[in-house]
This record gives sequence, structure tokens and C-alpha cells, in this order.
Amino acid sequence: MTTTGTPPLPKAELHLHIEGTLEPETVFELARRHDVALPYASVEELRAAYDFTDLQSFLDVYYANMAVLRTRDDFAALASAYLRTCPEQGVRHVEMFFDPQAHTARGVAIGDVIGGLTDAIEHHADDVSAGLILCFLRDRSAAEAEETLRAAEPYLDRIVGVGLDSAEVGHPPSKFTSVFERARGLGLKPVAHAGEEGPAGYVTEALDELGVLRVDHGIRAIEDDALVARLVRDRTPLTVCPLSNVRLACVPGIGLHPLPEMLAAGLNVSVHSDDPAYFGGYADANYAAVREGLGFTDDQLRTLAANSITSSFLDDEAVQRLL
Ligand code: ES4
Ligand code: ZN
Repeated sequence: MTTTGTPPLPKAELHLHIEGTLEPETVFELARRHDVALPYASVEELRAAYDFTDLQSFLDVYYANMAVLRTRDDFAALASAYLRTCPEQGVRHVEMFFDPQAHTARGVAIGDVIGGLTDAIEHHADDVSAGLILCFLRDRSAAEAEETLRAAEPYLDRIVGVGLDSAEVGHPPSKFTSVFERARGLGLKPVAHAGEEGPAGYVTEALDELGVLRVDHGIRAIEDDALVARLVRDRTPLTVCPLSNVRLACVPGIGLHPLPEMLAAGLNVSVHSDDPAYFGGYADANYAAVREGLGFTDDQLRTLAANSITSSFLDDEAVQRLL
């Protein structure tokens, strides 16, 4: 949404966990439908639990809430509810993360997860294009990541890339060198969360060990001059999520977010929403946060939106159509 009455800037959403769009009302609705017991008496009580102190405190609630996602239709409804919001925010293309291990561990078939998400993507194809990025949970074993990739192989035509998410510190990218090598061999585009809570060295490792084409978050890269020079030289995209960084206390407040410094350093940054149902809003809210909290100009906002499109995995022709 803009305050000027002009239409929102065309943009791509490249850092969005589809499970992070699960709104509290939907948690309650699905819990009732599937007879899942919740440790909260009301939507308000659940919302009050969204008082995070760090990444892990968020992940605990995020994984607990996912227990209500059981069927192919649940995944289709989840993604459909999100994709419906895209046109009004100028979001023309989405590369959405999903966490199969968080569901298969609960007995949900990976085919139901991917099938449901794909149903929704096809349903909304006239309004927004979308692809799937399969994320490995870095706080689980490399062997389990390998099994997950194998289980996803029948569905590879519906998946554009692989990512790495969940608890970062203590789980460096190098733990997953081999599964990323196999994924790249299958034609999947590699990305990884790095330098969100973890050090700049994890960003370097993600580039060197995993061959990532984009870095998710990467805010701590700014602490390492040589790394910044490398990222600038290669125009490596960094998908920054301002409201997430504030709500998970990765930065002390929106006014102290390193995004202006990153942009001034020449980094290829764009702005995204991470887990919008948990962190205070979708793409529009994140653009508003950098405009109001960091004083970004219309020109700078246009740069962020254009970067989001050119940093996508769309082919050149599709990129030109969206710019
Ligand atoms: C996440 Cl590592 C990380 N950060 C933010 N949101 C997430 N959802 C899943 N993993
Ligand atoms: Zn994320």
C-alpha cells in the first residue's frame, strides 16, 4: 500500500516462508477442523505469544503452529490465501520457501505438501507467477536433508531451487556441502539463509561451499569488508527482511537497520517479508518500514523493487516484462 495513491511498485517476493503466512485465525480454524489441541485459548492469546527474543524463540512457535497443516487442501488453502494478496501489493512474482521436513516429521506426505502448494500456484497463475524453493532445516542432520531431496525427486519439475533455513548459529553451511552439490546437479538453484544471526563467515561459506546464487538476509556481511567487496563485484543478491530482523532482535530497532549502509556500499539488496504472519506484515509493510523508519526516498524504493525483479530466477525476457 502507498500513501500517495499511486499503484504499488512492481516487485518480486524472494524471501517468504509459505508456512510463515499462516495467520493466527487460520491456526484456530484448522485446529478445529482436524481436532488438534492448541495450548492457547484464543487467537488473541496466540498473538500475544508472538513476543520473540531471538530466532529460536520464533521457531518454537512457528513449528508448533504448523501442526494444524495436515492435508493437501490445507497447503493449497495456505498458499492460495497468500497469493491472493500479491496483486494489491505489486508482487508480480514469488519464489516461496517451504520446509518439507517440518511436515514429513509429522507424518504428512511430501507429495501432499508440494501438490497442495502447486495447486494454489496454478490457480493464481493469471495474477502472479510463483515457484517453490525447497529448504533444508539446518538444525537437522545432513543425512536427513539428503533423504528429503531424494523424496522430492519425483516433483523436481515444480521446484526451482533449494535453500537452507531454521536455527543458524552452530549449523554452518559446510554441514550441507554434499546435498547442495547433488541439488545443483539436478538443476536446482542454490540459496541459503546466512548472516542473519550467524556471522559474516557463514555468508562466505555459503558462497564457497554451497555455491549460492543469492544470500537470504546476509545483514552481517557488512561486518566484513572483503566479503562486501566480493558481493558487490559479483552483484550477489541479498534478500533483506527488515521487520523480521527487528522482531527477532537481529537489529536493535528499524532506525538502526544496516540496509542504508548496505545500499550505499553498492550491495544488490532487495526487501522481503520472511514470515509475514509473525513479524508485522507483508511486502507493503516492509516497504513502509524502510520508508518511514529509515527515510528511504522514492528513488531508493524503486531501486529495491527493481533489484527484487532482477534477482529472481526468471529468465531475461520475463524480467524485462516485469521491470
Ligand atoms: C527461518 Cl532461519 C529463519 N529465519 C526466519 N524465518 C524462518 N523461517 C524458517 N527459518
Ligand atoms: Zn527466512
